[in-house]
Amino acid sequence: VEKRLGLKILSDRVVSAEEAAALIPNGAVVGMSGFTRAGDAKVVPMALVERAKNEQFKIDVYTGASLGPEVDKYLAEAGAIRKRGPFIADPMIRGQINAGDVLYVDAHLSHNAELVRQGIIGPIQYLIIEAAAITEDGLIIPTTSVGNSPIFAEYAENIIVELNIAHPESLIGIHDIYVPKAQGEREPIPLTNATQRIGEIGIKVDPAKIKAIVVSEEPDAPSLIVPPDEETQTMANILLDFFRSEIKAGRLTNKLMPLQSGVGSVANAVLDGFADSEFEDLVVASEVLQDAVFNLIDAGKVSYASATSITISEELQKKVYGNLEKYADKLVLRPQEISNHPELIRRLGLISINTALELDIYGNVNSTHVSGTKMMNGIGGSGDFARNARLGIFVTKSYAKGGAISSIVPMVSHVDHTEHDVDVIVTEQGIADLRGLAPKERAELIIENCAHPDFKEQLRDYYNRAVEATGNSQTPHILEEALSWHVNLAKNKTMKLETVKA
Ligand code: 0RQ
Repeated sequence: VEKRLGLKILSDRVVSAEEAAALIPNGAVVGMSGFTRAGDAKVVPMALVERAKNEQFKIDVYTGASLGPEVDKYLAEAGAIRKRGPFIADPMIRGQINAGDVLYVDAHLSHNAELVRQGIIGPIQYLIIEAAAITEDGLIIPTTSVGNSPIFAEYAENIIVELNIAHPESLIGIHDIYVPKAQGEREPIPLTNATQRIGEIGIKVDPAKIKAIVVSEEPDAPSLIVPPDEETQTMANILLDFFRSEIKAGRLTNKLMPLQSGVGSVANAVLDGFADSEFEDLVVASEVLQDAVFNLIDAGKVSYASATSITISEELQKKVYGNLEKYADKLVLRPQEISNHPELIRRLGLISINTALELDIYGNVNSTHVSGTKMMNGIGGSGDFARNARLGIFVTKSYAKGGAISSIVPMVSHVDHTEHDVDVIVTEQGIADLRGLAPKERAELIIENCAHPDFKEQLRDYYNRAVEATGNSQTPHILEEALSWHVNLAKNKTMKLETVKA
C-alpha cells in the first residue's frame, strides 16, 4: 500500500469498506469506474450491499459500461439501484429492468461525458473508482479500464478510491488520459494514429475531493466468452474473404484499417479468425479488448491495440497480467469518450464489427430489444462506431433459439442502427455488401445471401407482396404484416409461417 499511495497527505484517509460505504447518502447519484466487468470497484459496492440489507438505501448508478457481479448482480438484488446507465449485461439487473423495477438509460457510450458536462447526468455526489495507484503528484492511475472515470472525477463532488493492490503495478503507464474541453472552447483531438499518446498516465483530481481510500485485492470478474463454434468460424471466414476482395478492389491493403469489434462470443470469434490469415501488422482501435486481441498480439498479427478496457477470461488474465511488461508497448487504454469519439472513428477510418440481435430486409439493425420490448444488454458503443466507421459491419447468426426465430425479419421490432449506418451484414449463410445500394437492391441481397434457408421463402413472399401492394415504392412494406413475425413468435413460439396457418 505504501508504494501505491504516492501522495502521502492521503494516508490518513485509508478506511474500511464499511466506513467508505457509510459516506454515500441514500438517493445519491453515484458514478463508478468499470467497463465490461473490468476495472470496477468491488469491496465498497459489497459494503453497500450490506447497508441496503439493513436500511432503506437506493442510488442511481452511472458507469463506463457493464460491471461485474458486485453491482449489477448483488447490489441490484439488494434492491439498491433506482436508475442505471449506460450499459448492462448481468441477468440479475436485466431481469429487474424488464420487470420495471430499475430505470435504465441505454445510451451511446461516447455521449455520457457530454451529458455529465451539461449536468444532465448529475450532480454526481460520489465517484467510486478502482485505482492501481495514486502517484506523488496526485494522479489516480486506473486499473483495467478507463471508461467514464476521468469525466466523473472532474465533476463528482466527492471521490472514494478503491486501491486495488492485486492489479500489477505495471499498469502504470498503460493509460492515456485526455479529456476534451467543454464545447465552445474545444480544440480538435490531436490524434491522427491509433498508436499515439496525447494525454497523461492518470486522472488529475483535486486531492481534497478524495474522502476515503479503501484497500482491495479483489480481481476482475473474468469474461464469459464462449469459444468459437462452426458457425462463428464460418462468419469469420466470410469476413476475411470480404476483406480480400476489398484489397483486390484497391480499397484496403493487407494491414486493413484499424479494427473495432464489439463484445460477445460472435465478435470474439470473428477476430480469432485472423490468427491463421495472411493479414498482418493489424491495429486494433476498439473499446473492449477481448481474448482474441491478445492471442493475435502473441501470434504477431496485431502490432498495436487501443481501447478503454481489457475484458479477458481467467486463463488469459493470468497470462496477460502476469506478463504485462511484454504487452506494455503495444497497448493503450483511453477514456471511452476518446476510444468511441466520432471525430476519431471517422478520421482513423475504422472497420467496425458489431452484433445484431435482428435486422430487417432493408438493413435496419436491432441490437438491444428482444421483440421490441425486452432489453438484452444495450447499444453500448455499437452506434458510436457503426455510424462513423469507414466500414460498419454487423454480424449475427441467421437464426436464434434453435431455429424458431429468424434474425432477418420484414421490419425490426426496435431500431438501434438505421439503414443509413449499416454497410455490411454477415451471417453464417453469407454476406450482403449494402454500400451504395437502394433499399430494394438491399432487400434482394439480404434475403438471398444472409437469411436462413428455413425463412428465405417466407421473406421473399413478404417482400414480393409488399412491392406489389405499394406499387413498387421506395421501401415496400405491408404495415399490417410488417411485425407479424414477432406476433407469431409471441403466440406460437416460432416465426415459421406453417404454424400461423395451422
Ligand atoms: O440467448 O444464450 O439465452 O440463447 O441472444 O446471442 O448469439 O450468443 O450472441 O453473445 O454475441 O450476443 C447482440 C446480445 C449478441 C450482444 C448480443 C439471443 C440468443 C442468446 C446472445 P441465449 P448470441 P452474443 C459492444 C458493442 C450490443 C450491441 C453491441 C450485445 C443471446 O452482442 O448485447 O454490439 N450487443 N455493442 O439466443 C431473441 C433474437 C435473438 C435472440 C439472439 N433475434 N431474438 N433472442 N438472441 N438473437 C458492447 C459495448 O459497447 C460495451
